[in-house]
Amino acid sequence: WKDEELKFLGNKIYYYESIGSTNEKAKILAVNGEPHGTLILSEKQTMGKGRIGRKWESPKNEGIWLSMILRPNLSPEEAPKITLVAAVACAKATRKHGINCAIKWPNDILYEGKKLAGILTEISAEIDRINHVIVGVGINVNTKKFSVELESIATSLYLIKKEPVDRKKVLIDFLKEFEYFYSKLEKGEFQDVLKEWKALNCTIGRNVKIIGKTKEIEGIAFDIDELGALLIRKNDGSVERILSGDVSLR
Ligand code: BTX
Repeated sequence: WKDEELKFLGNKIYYYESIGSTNEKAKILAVNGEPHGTLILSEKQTMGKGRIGRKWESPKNEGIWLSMILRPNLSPEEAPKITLVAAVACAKATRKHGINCAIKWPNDILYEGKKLAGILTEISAEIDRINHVIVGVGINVNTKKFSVELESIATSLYLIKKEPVDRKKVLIDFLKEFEYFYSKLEKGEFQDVLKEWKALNCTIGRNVKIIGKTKEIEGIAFDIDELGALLIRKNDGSVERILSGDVSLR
């Protein structure tokens, strides 16, 4: 179904009825030399992954479970910018379908506080160069009912719009938006991505608590910097720069 307007995404597509995790498959394919823009799509994931060992529920035919193999010309410390590109693309694509969603730093797409989509970026890099980046995207499209654990924290396009949504359309919209904002990143116009991200986000200006691997930080999220790190002003006035972690909005 490769859309004619797409330049590099989907030049090669691996499609599965069922798979463990599209990100895991993408990693193997990337190591085997599959090119920039290769897509891995599955109707269902039996071991869909979230961050830090968490699970991502990926029921059959209900969502978009997708990974992209990217070989960006960026330094390793710039790689997190790609997560912001994916978040903007995901928010823009779902908004096209009438969903007033927002981005929660760094990788959640929320609708009325519930998770509509998630992004898992995995980077393989040497000290001075990136080998490849896998961007995994899960969008809940036609899920009618979530498991008991997710019911209060997850939502889908179907549950919001109260009608089935064409997954292919959402997928193509996402891929087009991703290419558009990724090209900005390649051209050194990341400021435009940041501007969009800021217009769509629901984290800046909020009191937040960051649960990191080793410590917790509380304060006001007042901005993101040019690499996409979240800047927090703590109660004592000092500023912390956060590159990864879980944010709870207060
Ligand atoms: P995350 O760690 O931010 O979110 C994971 C958490 O989200 C889970 O612990 C659970 O509470 C909740 N959750 C699980 N499944 C769903 C769901 N379907 N909808 C809403 N909330 C859910 C977010 O990680 C990154 C997810 C990336 C998923 C894609 S799918 C294609 C690719 N392959 C793969 O294995 N993962 C990525």
